[in-house]
Amino acid sequence: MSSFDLTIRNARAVTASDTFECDIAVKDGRIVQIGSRLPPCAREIDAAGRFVTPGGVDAHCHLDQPEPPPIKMADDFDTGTRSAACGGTTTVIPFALQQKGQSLRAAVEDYHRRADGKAHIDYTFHLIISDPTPAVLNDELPQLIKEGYTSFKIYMTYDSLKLDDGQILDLLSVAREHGAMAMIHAENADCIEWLTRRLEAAGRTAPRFHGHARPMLVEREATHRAMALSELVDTPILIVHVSGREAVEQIRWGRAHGLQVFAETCPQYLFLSAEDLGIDDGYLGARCICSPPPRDKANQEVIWRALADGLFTVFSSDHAPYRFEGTEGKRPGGEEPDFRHIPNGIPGIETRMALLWSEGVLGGRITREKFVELTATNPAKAYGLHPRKGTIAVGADADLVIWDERSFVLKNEQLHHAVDYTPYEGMNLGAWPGLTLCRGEVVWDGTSFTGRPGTGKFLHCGRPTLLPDRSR
Ligand code: DUC
Ligand code: ZN
Ligand code: ZN
Repeated sequence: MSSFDLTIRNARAVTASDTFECDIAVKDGRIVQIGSRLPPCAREIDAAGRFVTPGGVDAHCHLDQPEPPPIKMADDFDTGTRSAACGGTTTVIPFALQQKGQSLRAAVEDYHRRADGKAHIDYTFHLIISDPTPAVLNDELPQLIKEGYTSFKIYMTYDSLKLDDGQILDLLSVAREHGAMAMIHAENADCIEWLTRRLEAAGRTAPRFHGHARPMLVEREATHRAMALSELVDTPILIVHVSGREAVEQIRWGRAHGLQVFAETCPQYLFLSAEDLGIDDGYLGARCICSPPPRDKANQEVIWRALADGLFTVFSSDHAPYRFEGTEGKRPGGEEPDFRHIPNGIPGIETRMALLWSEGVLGGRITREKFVELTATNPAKAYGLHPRKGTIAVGADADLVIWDERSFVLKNEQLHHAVDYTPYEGMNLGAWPGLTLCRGEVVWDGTSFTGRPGTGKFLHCGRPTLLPDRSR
C-alpha cells in the first residue's frame, strides 16, 4: 500500500498544454505523483475516463465588499466560496477596497477580518486603490506588494473610485518599479455622466437605459487611453471585463504595436445581451445590470473568437452579488430606482466554469486546453499564484475538478450563492463539476457541498509571472 493520502485513477487530465491519461497521487494536499498504474492507496477515486482539470482560479469576483447603505452584497466569504467550490473554482481573488481618505493598509486589514475563518477554498486579494496619496504611492503600496499583494485595480469610472490620468500614471509607475499587475476598469466617466443626465432629463430611467448610458465607444476610448498610459510608463496592464468588438479591436491594435496589454472577459459578454436589460421599461432587466453592459449577438461572437485566438488571457466571473428582492439589493424595499442608482453587478461565481465548458468546449468553440488556460493557468500566472495554483503538476496543490458531462437545465435553486436569481436561469448546460477537490479535500461531490468554513487559506502572491522580470 502506498503512503499517498488519495489517488485519482484513470483520469483524462487536461492542462493548458496537454490532455493525457494518468493516475494522480495526493499527499498532504499536494500532487506528489502523476503516472500510470500507481500503487494501491487506502483512498481512491475512480475518474473512469472523465476529464480532470485544475480547479478554477476566479481572478475577478466581489465578496462582502463594503457598500453605501442600504446596499449590501449578498455573498460573503462563506457563501461566496461555497458557491465557487460547487462550481469547480478552488481559488478566488476578490478585492480589498480602499475608500477615499482611508489608508490602504486599513482597507486590507478590514478585508482580512471579513474573510478570516469563513472561506472554504483558498483566496488572496487584489487591492482597489481609490486614493493614491503620497503615503500610498511611496510607502503603503510598495510594502503591500512586498508582502504578497501583487495586483491592484484602477477604475476610470464610478464617482467614489475613479482616478484621473495623472493618478493612473503614478500608480502604473509603482507597478513598474515593484513588479505588480495593474488591472484597469476602462470606461470614460465623463461621457457616462453626460449621457446619464440627458437620459434622465428625457425621463429615460428604466434599467435598459443603463446600456444606453454606457455605449461601446466609452469603453473603446478608455481602453485606448489606458494603453497609452501604460505605454508612457512602459509597464503592462490588464484590461478587465472587455465586452465587445470595439475594445477588442483596440487591444489588437495595441498588441500589433508592441504594447503589453492583457485582457479579461466574463460570461456575461458571451451569454447575455442588451435585451436582457429589458426590451421595454419593465424593471426585471435590473437583474442583468453590470458594467460594462452586455452588448449584442454580433459582439458575443467577437468575444468568442477572441477567446479562441488568444486575445484574451483570463476568463473571470466578475461575480458581484446583489439580491433582486429584499432591502439591500437591486429592488430595495420594493422600490424601483432609476438605473443610475441600481447596483452594478451580477452573480456568476458558480456558473463560470460550467458555462465555458458547456458552450465553449462541448460547443466546439475552444479546446479543452484553452479552457484550462483561461480559467485556471493564466489567472494563476497573472497574479503570482502559479505553479502552486492553476495546473496539474507534481508539487502543485491538489485543486482538481472531475467533470460530469450530462445535460440539464440550470435553475437558481441548484446554486449555492445567497443571491435570489441567476441571469442564466433556464439555460441548457452539458456539463457540471462532478467533484471538486481543494488541496486534496472533497468540497463538492456532485450532489452536496462538503466544505468547512475556515479551511480556505489566504495566499501571499509572488511576482506575476506574465510580467517581465526587470530585477535581473
Ligand atoms: N462592474 C464593476 O466594475 N464591478 C462590479 C460589477 C460590475 O458590473
Ligand atoms: Zn470593473
Ligand atoms: Zn468587478
